[in-house]
Amino acid sequence: MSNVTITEYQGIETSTWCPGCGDFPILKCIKDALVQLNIAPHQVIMTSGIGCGSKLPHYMRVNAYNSVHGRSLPVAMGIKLANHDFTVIAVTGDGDGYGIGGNHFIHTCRRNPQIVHIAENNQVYGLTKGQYSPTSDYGYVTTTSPEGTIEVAINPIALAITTGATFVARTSSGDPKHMTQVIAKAIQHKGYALIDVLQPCVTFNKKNTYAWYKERVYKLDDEKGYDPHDRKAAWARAQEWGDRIPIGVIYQEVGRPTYEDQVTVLKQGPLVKQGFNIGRIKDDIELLKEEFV
Ligand SMILES: Cc1ncc(C[n+]2csc(CCOP(=O)(O)OP(=O)(O)O)c2C)c(N)n1
Ligand SMILES: [Mg+2]
Repeated sequence: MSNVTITEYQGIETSTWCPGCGDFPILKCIKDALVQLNIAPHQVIMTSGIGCGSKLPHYMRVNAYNSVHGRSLPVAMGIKLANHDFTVIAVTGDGDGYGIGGNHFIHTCRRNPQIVHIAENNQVYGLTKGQYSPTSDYGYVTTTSPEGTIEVAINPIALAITTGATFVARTSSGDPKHMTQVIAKAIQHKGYALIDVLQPCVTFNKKNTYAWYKERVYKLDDEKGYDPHDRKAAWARAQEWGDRIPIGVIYQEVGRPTYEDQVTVLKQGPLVKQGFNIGRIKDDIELLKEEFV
């Protein structure tokens, strides 16, 4: 039985999102998943970068660090290393997480810290009024690509699998029930968990709409015999885009140690609880002086 209630997560700021924005269901589903798992706001910290999607933590009552553009994941990593007792949830947009923050994305996949990464993927730069993003489909017309973008879109699912992520999922703002289930699974996963959310931008992306996604998505849970622990099968599903788009847990590897599990000093508990070892620091300074001064 859960004691935590949704009202505990109720924020006080008024949202600047457009009516119908696909970010609203994401906000609701994150709260619902945390309540389902009986995780209280003081046990959670969220990070974000810059963009419409990155405003999400502003609209919840939760610990949060709104970083600069593209830096949601490294900040989340720092927080995890300082206090791995926290449930750490990093949110990014597609531009934020896969474009300017793309390098951090790749290396977080390799490192496997227990961080949930929710990528609000609307396939466009929403906040800056509709330029193409790293996930915009080839040929997508915007103010900065009047003849259609000539860049091939990033496939975040395939990229995450190939760079070592241990939990890779996709869900949709059009299916909040599904999204809550996926977020709850991601929070329970021991390791880095990517959730790419198909999140319509109702103002600037007139192509990838709720209807466009609805026509194409299908649930992996309904696919008989699909095993997300089978990397080859996951890789094949990761290639699907266009007419058929799979949603659900696409890949999961169980048992790989997290980054923080392997850092010796963290075995004694979270750094923030270990106190400040002044004596040792003094010794270190003396040793450095001996060596260099
Ligand atoms: C270093 C830097 N470069 C560029 C910008 C301008 N900028 C702000 S948000 C943004 C793109 C946001 O797109 P996305 O991450 O997809 O988020 P969305 O608004 O679509 O949710 C850009 C380019 C910035 N704030 N900082
Ligand atoms: Mg975007």
